[in-house]
Amino acid sequence: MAKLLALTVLGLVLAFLGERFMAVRQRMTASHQVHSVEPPSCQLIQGLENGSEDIDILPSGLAFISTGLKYPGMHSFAPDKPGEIFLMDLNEDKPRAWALPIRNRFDVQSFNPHGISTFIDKDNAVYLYVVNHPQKKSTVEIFQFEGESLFHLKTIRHELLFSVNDITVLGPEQFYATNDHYFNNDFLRKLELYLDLQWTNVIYYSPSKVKEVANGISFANGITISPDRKYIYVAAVTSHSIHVMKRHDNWNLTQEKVLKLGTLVDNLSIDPNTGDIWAGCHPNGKKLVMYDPADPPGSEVLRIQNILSQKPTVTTVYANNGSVLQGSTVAAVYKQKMLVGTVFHKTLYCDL
Ligand SMILES: *[C@@H]1O[C@H](CO)[C@@H](O)[C@H](O)[C@H]1NC(C)=O
Ligand SMILES: *[C@@H]1O[C@H](CO)[C@@H](O)[C@H](O)[C@H]1NC(C)=O
Ligand SMILES: *[C@@H]1O[C@H](CO)[C@@H](O)[C@H](O)[C@H]1NC(C)=O
Ligand SMILES: CC(=O)N[C@H]1CO[C@H](CO)[C@@H](O)[C@@H]1O
Repeated sequence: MAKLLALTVLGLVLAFLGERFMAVRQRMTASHQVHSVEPPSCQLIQGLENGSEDIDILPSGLAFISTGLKYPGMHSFAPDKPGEIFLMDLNEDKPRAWALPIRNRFDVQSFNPHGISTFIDKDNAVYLYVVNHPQKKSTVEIFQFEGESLFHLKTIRHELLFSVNDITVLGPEQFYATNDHYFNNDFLRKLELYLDLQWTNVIYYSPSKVKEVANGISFANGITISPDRKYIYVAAVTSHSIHVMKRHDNWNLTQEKVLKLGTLVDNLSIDPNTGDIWAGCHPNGKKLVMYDPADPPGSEVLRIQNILSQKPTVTTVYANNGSVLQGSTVAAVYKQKMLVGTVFHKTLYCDL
């Protein structure tokens, strides 16, 4: 009897795993035809050709760009080169990109920058918060931007910040961050992804309180806050959607809605003037994960207007089959211009 029960349970577990596996395989490798969409004029940015993972633009038009991410399972053209933060001034006619020097005894050799977020304090000092993965760990580095360089102020580590992907800064040393995995062990991380356990979360961090404020997300990735600071948007890569969460006074979040987009949504940015969400997406996940230069992954940028309404408007602003731009992760706008970043490929600048 016990044996029969054990067999039945085993059978059920296997059936469950098999079903999950097939469903997730389908979701991860989901792909659709990429019909080319191109804004009036686009150019590639010189010097940024080995990734431009995340982009954050200040109201003044200065754009910070993290480059050189080494992420398990992702291709890199320059695996031995440390990551860097680049700057562009989008007020220039033909903006250049250059690497920002880092000062104050920061270990630049192990710098592996991921999500970034800027913060301007009441005295107009500019801070850059950077998710970093030195030796595969997760830290949040705080830099002050001054005199065309980054002055390292502080490293934040916390047991709840264990697999951080992206952050959005709320105040001095105060931010929301996404964890994109539940496990730390390489094998369990893969299993978790393939079974789509949807165990990833959002953490609220401040010096006096750190807590989980949302969970049950499948591969929580980009995170950003609405201009009125009432809503938080989280990209869920494997479920092809954006979670819209309401922010409460105690910084807790409650889910308002989930918008399905039918493409692997990666990093998000907000147009501060309109509140529109811009999403860098992967039209074919399989080509991204199994990189083949002869058949590269494409790129796709979506603009989402009125996300809180019954019928948000979703527009494809840019789409390319990989012949120009591969594996777009993020798009950020400034005055009718758009910068599009990628996991490991080039960086595109377009007039809209
Ligand atoms: C990108 O990586 C390639 C291969 O390592 C290297 O030759 C090239 O100089 C890099 N480009 C930049 C702009 O760092
Ligand atoms: C906020 O979240 C915390 C931790 O998740 C929980 O203990 C608390 O009950 C929540 N508060 C409210 C008002 O929802
Ligand atoms: C991608 O598009 C370009 C130009 O539209 C075309 O020449 C090329 O054959 C396409 N490549 C693939 C792999 O579809
Ligand atoms: C900051 C951020 O969300 N980065 C993500 C952008 O996309 C790449 C590719 O999937 C992810 O690896 C990053 O985590």
